[in-house]
Amino acid sequence: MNGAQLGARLRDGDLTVAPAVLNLVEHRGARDEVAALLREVSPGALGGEAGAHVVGVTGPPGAGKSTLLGELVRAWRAAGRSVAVLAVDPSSKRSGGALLGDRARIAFDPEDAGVFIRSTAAAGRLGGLAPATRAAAHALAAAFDVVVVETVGVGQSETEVAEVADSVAVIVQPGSGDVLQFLKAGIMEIPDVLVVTKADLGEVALRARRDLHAALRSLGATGVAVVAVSSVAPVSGIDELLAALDAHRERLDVAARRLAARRASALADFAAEHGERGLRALGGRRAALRALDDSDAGADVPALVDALEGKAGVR
Ligand SMILES: Nc1nc2c(ncn2[C@@H]2O[C@H](COP(=O)(O)OP(=O)(O)OP(=O)(O)O)[C@@H](O)[C@H]2O)c(=O)[nH]1
Ligand SMILES: [Mg+2]
Repeated sequence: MNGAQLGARLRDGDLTVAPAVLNLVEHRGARDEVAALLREVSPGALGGEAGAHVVGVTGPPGAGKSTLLGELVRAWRAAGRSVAVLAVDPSSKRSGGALLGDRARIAFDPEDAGVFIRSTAAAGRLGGLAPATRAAAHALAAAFDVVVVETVGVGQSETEVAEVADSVAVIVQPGSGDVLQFLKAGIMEIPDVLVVTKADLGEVALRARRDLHAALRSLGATGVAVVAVSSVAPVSGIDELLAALDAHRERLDVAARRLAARRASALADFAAEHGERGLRALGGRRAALRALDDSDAGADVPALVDALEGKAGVR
């Protein structure tokens, strides 16, 4: 199946094409096919924004993201919602973090056609999320009810994942003072939902939750939910977390956030392809964003990149 056919199947709600979609977007040199795919699922083609709730899940290595996602997937499925998880795996160049062999995989039922999970290797830090991950998230959002993008890190990763997600959840484990410090110092963007894992550890988790809550309050971010969860028995907090994510999505101007995300993605793709020289040809990053402001709101990312390339004369 080519890109356009895959896109049409997604538009019809066909979840079985998800593996083929991932293979296509990860294929180097398939740029035109990926553009055709994204055109079929663009807001213009869908008659509005894709219906999925796109959720970013990010946090330091070993915080408990994968274990938590196993529980979240189970809860979303129990609520009748289909789920795709795109996990960006930095393991090839991992230094610290979860001990080797201490990493949990996302647990799911392989027989369940309503769940799709794929790990992709992380591209370099430059330019944020790999274009393949962003393209996959945009595409799958046309068919799945929930699309999760999981990234590892703290400080930069919430900004990267905000390029595609409607709601960003930052996951921390008790005693991770770095996240607290990063928040207070403004190094880290304020998340939409904060999650403290390993609540089964007791007092230390409650203290972490209180400290994070206080830090957010002092930053004036009173609307941010701080949820404590345990992903091992006795499992707790999962329903609260689902409710907090849904509440954030309900408050959100989805169209505005997606539009901003597509424009940021286009600029990132353009910069990855043409570097500083390309940006200079556009008159700098700000001028480029201004140019994108005037573009069609229903345009997909490849179309926006095309427009930038035309403007810069680098096509
Ligand atoms: N006690 C307790 N341990 C947990 C909980 N959640 C995860 N863990 C453990 O914490 C370790 C790391 O969990 P992962 O889910 O792999 O964490 P991660 O954030 O996905 O880690 P990376 O993918 O390496 O960044 C594993 O040994 C888990 O069993 C929890 O709620 N309570
Ligand atoms: Mg993990």
